[in-house]
Amino acid sequence: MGLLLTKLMAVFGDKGKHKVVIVGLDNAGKTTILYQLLTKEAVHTSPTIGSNVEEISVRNTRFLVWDIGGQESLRATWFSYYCNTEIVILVVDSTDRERLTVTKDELHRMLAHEDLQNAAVLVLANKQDVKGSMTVGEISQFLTLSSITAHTWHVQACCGLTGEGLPASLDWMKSRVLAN
Ligand code: G3D
Repeated sequence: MGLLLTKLMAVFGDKGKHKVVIVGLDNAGKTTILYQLLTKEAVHTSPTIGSNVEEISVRNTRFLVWDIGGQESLRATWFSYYCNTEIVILVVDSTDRERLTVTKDELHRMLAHEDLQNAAVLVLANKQDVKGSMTVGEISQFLTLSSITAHTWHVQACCGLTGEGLPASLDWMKSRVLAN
């Protein structure tokens, strides 16, 4: 269903709405963050089109946010959501040092895809409330973000449980789409 909708929207477009995809490994906090964005920092203005897409509105700027499953079996389908994407949000579990290599590989593979050539990247270093979690600096270094020159990117510390860091993320997203 999600794939069909993506294809239809790629064909017919969705005027005035900026397409965003949320990616990240399973358990990173994607769904928690999307829920926070819907209920706290933005007005939820329309019913969901499918179980994995929500519309959020930030002071007259509207985003259609696709929450893509992060399990290994689903990662191979991520590319089918890329068409017309303006912003990719990569959610990182800052406590999960072991799987950061997998995240790094997925990030760089994703950015090489032709449908994302114009997309900006927002890396959310989630679970900052957990003691001993990796800092934004450590995550940036590990993901080699400074090597990304073909895309505008930004890394933001956040906590999906409290919403801390998410208003700043929305401000950055808004500034990106308005800059285009
Ligand atoms: P996913 O959609 O990326 O798979 P979820 O991830 O949003 O389902 O979150 C996975 C687990 O991480 C959830 O815990 C959720 O409550 C927790 N989580 C999300 N964000 C944070 C955060 O900022 N801090 C902490 N401490 N936990 C967070 P459960 O126990 O429900 O599996």
